[in-house]
Amino acid sequence: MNSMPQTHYRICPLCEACCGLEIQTQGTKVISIRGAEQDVFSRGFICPKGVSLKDLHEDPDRLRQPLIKRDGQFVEASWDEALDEVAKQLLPLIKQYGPDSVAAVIGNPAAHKISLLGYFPRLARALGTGNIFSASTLDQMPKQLSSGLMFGHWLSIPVPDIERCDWLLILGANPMVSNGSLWTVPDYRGKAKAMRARGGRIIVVDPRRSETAAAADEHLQIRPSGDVFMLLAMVNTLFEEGLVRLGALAEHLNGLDTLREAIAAFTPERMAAGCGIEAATLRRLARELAGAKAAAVYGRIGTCTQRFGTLNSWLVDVLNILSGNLDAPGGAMFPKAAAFAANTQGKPGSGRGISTGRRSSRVSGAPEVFGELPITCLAEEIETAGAGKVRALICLAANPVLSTPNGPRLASALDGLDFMLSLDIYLNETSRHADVILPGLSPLEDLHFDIAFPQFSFRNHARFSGPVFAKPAAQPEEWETLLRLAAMVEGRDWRAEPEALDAPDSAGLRGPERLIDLALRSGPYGGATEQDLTLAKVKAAAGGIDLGPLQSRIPELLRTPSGRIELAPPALLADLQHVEAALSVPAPAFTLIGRRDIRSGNSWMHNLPILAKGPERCTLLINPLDATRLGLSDGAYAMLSTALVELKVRVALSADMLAGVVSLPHGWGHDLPGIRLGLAGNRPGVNLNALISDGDRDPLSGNAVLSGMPVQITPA
Ligand SMILES: Nc1nc2c(c(=O)[nH]1)N[C@H]1C(S)=C(S)[C@@H](COP(=O)(O)OP(=O)(O)OC[C@H]3O[C@@H](n4cnc5c(=O)[nH]c(N)nc54)[C@H](O)[C@@H]3O)O[C@H]1N2
Ligand SMILES: Nc1nc2c(c(=O)[nH]1)N[C@H]1C(S)=C(S)[C@@H](COP(=O)(O)OP(=O)(O)OC[C@H]3O[C@@H](n4cnc5c(=O)[nH]c(N)nc54)[C@H](O)[C@@H]3O)O[C@H]1N2
Ligand code: SF4
Ligand SMILES: [Mo]
Repeated sequence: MNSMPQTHYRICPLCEACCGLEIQTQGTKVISIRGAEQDVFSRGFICPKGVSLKDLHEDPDRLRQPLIKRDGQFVEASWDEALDEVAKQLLPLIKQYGPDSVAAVIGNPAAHKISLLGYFPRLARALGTGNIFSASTLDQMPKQLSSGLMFGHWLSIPVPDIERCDWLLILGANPMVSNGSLWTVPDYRGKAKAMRARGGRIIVVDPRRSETAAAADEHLQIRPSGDVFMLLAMVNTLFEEGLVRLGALAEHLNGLDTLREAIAAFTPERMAAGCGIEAATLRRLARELAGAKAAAVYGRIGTCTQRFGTLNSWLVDVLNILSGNLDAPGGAMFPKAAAFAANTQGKPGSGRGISTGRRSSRVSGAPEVFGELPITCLAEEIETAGAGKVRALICLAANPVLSTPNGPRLASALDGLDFMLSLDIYLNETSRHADVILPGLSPLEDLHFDIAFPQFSFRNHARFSGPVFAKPAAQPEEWETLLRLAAMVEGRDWRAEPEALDAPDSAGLRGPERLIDLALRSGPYGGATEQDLTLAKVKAAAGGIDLGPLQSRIPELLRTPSGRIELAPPALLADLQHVEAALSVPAPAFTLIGRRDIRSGNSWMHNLPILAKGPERCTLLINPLDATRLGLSDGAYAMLSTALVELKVRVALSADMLAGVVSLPHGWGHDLPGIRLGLAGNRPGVNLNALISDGDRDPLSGNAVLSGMPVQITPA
């Protein structure tokens, strides 16, 4: 430890905020991690998870060596041995049963890693399977579908221009804790505070008085799954009270009259009971939205993981459009990413648009959406005999046993596979089912460039960070592993030198760096002049390059066949027919919703000391009046049950909960045999997804319903 301390700049890969971090190291040790003040985008912001990168790097349970299962026990293996084992087990299955016999699941961390997001498509293409599943159908697929139908591409999603906004309506999101989603906005708290200080107003719609709601001007405690009624009522009010102001968008819209007609019956007075918000309030909100100088409506996961997730996602943008705030400064605007954005490629202003249902899942007939099938169909595809049965699974940075509804069913289905490969950094609830586990690198050994999140950022920027530490010599980068697997499946020589699988370009760049340089040069800020972006320029700029505030992009951004915004896509109007029936469904005695915690990240960060310390986090929040009625006191145990299972959970009383609604976080349940998560096992929590049915989906997007299910509660 006699080397000099060094300072590194590293973009955090742990959530969508993409903060720039300053990491001090000495030799092979991390000395400190703080927010990088010089980062042009995050300007010094950091959360406790960013600091936990040190714990993640040092975690003795993090895998550094491939594992092969021999007689039910995992043993360490060399990379060549492990890949040989994959070839030995996987290739004969593909040969005998065809491409669809292999399924692939790609999980959340892949969205944050160019090594995975940039190279998984190569493996998927090599496999040629129709059985591709991902966390997208547990998350944002409804928003991608509504955006695709309206604007012509799955990733053309508008975000609030918070620095110029003065009225912001947030539904089903808690950016104070999640740090934003489909809205890359580091330091939401600071930006919201600044917005309110300049006279802006923030309204939060959530069944729980969330951290974001508590820091807002107004909180509307909506009934779970009531958003579709609320949003319809607001759209109805804009039409009925003559508040529609289209502004510059007027000439770029299709379907205004069709929409008006379709929405005519959904008056606030009829919708109020469905959402638990008074008609007068719904009308007032619509008027406020229409009257604000610069306003934005933003809905996130709470609005997506519902039966009407796609309708919700659509109606949010309908409100932005009808109030003249879509694509306008201070409203909901479209970022222009420096690289990789489909809406900056091809002919500006029109395109092929999107379609769904190019194929269907074998068992339930669920339509394909954006190249994948609903992940809630995975278990039945493995279990159900017949041609096309899934016999092998490649699981890439995903932990579906904890993250997918009816996780226990999926866990037993995984045991029925002929072969399973996990690319993961832990031996956990899902990878324990694998025959081979191939580990990824520590984030501190990996370079970073975001493909996805600049497309949803509150401000345009280009940033890159190199590895903080050299990777272990024997361990490949994950993109190399993916290329090897692709070569293997294609019958090419996967043992070839990496250079043979991915040749350097004329500048000597390989792998992700080659992709990034090409994407920057051919992107909207690239070109042939001195000022134009290249990877070298982005690398040379300490803290990245600021590309300015969001700019209006319509009609250039549109990729619909009509070259217009489609306000009334037929598939969405058809689904409106089902809203009426949902209105008369009575509320159950107790409804279950989810929650996120600042010191947690989905299912895999509970083994890191800095995040694991402090109070128990996997608790059932319940309104004190409900608790009294049930005879439950703070800290007591309750039995929480659905038709699937009964779980014993610790209760925490919280006046923040709407009466009749209880909340339990997801990603817990680390008490399964065969996992290697020493610290997480001390306080395992329970698996929320054991309670949730895998049979409930938004039929349009295939997204799972994760919120709003009836539960029974009794004292334990
Ligand atoms: N009930 C309920 N369920 C939910 C949600 C909810 O709100 N409620 N939220 C859903 C949402 S939004 C999401 S995105 C999903 C997330 O669910 P998943 O996509 O399953 O993702 P994680 O739970 O984050 O698990 C990530 C896995 O990747 C591994 N990993 C981490 N880093 C790396 C790496 O660099 N390389 C590799 N190869 N592996 C790595 C981890 O060890 C872990 O096994 O959960 C969903 N599930
Ligand atoms: N600390 C932390 N940060 C994370 C994650 C994490 O696990 N922990 N996960 C990351 C991932 S993968 C994602 S996708 C993002 C998600 O980021 P967000 O979308 O901000 O997600 P949540 O924090 O779960 O906030 C969802 C809110 O919706 C509310 N809600 C539940 N049901 C309903 C409903 O029916 N209607 C309405 N209006 N609201 C409802 C919940 O009470 C909750 O407050 O967070 C990311 N960031
Ligand atoms: S907010 Fe997200 S990106 Fe920023 S430090 Fe925390 S986990 Fe990392
Ligand atoms: Mo997510």
